[in-house]
Amino acid sequence: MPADIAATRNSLNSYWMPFTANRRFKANPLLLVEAEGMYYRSEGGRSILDGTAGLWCVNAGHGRPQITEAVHQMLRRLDYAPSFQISHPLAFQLADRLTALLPGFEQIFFTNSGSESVDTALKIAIAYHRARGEAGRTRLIGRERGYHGVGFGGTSVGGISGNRKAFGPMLGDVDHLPHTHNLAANAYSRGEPESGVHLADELERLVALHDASTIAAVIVEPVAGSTGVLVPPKGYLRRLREICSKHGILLIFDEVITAFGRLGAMSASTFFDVKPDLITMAKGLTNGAIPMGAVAVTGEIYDAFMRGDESAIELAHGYTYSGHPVAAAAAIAAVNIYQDEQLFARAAGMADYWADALHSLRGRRHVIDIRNLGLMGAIEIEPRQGKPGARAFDVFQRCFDKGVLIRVTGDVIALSPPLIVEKEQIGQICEVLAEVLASTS
Ligand code: PXG
Repeated sequence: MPADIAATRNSLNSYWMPFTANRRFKANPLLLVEAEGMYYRSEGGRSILDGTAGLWCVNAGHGRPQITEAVHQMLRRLDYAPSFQISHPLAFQLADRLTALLPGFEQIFFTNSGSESVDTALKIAIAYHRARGEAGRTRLIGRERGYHGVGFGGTSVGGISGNRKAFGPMLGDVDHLPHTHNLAANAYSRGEPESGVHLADELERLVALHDASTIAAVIVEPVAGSTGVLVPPKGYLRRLREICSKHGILLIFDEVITAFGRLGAMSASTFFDVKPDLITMAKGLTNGAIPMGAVAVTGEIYDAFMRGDESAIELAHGYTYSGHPVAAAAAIAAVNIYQDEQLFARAAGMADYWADALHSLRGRRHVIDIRNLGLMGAIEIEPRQGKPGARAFDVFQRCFDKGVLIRVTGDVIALSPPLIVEKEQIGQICEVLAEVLASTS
């Protein structure tokens, strides 16, 4: 065992790990030490097929030399440039590249993560209404089972009780739409489920309750990722769009997972042909290589701020590392790869094969639902009596032992391979899952 890995094994105590059962992990650590293409290498030297693109972010596969080279060169040329009142060329170039990929969006605000993108979008939404003279529109509407990162804004509009309950009252002016998950009506839907468009009408109920003049924005993940790949019912997003437009409410798509090809298109907005007013992104933006997030807004939103005194700061918001040169270099290289290799179209072309492979697991032990869209997938399994999540965690551990990385959330197995995945690798993921499900109690 190399000395650095041995040293890590001997000192697991200082690192407080995020969203992890620290004591369980430290009793049985899983350490990855290298990655290339579709595979990780574990500390024991085993090859692990990446069924999750890291955490939904390594869309072009691991270790892409173009990104490494771009980062390397940028670090040597310009390690950092201040982001307030001064900038550097790559931030502008990247913003141009992104708006070209997102028809109808004209400006990009840079952040460092999905959580920051979400809080940025929520703040822009509230400030936009104020800039237009509707300062009363401060309420934010999220959705049950939504995940929007871990800032106070994102946690407040998020709909996961376990993520909220320890942290006090959150933002005050928040309400939630019902989630769209309905096993009784929609189990084993291929792609978008048939039933549930009426759940978007719940927004009318919230508007009637609070009055539109108090509501700034609705934020949803087009496909809820973290809570188990909840695919929106047919027509649902379009209906939400219509109701938002009718009442002057901004619609935010949180595309931290769905942007950059996960559904076989640049964005879920393109995929569903429903245009929100703001789009949050992160993850695939740099192929996971360097932290970076972004918020795309329409020209109408930007223009609402560009009035009055030209020497005044229009939006009192931003980060030391907004548009960081090294992150921007990584993002431009990632976007080049996505375009040169046509990876979004590749994902679209693989989506049917992916759906067939996943749905072939129907009828296996414990399985109660299978969901898919683009190159996202989920297998929901029956929880063990009184022990939610325990069976799925066992499945995760056993898949890892058999050389396949999956992700589990509650009793849902979530899958999101890099967009470069080959058919044989999809086959391997499903074979290992079938074996593991059969042998797990
Ligand atoms: N919005 C959405 C829709 C996300 O999926 C965030 C915001 C926050 O991004 P940051 O970069 O601040 O973590 C996310 C993050 C999982 C998993 O396995 C999902 C995320 C992060 C970690 C794990 O479901 N999504």
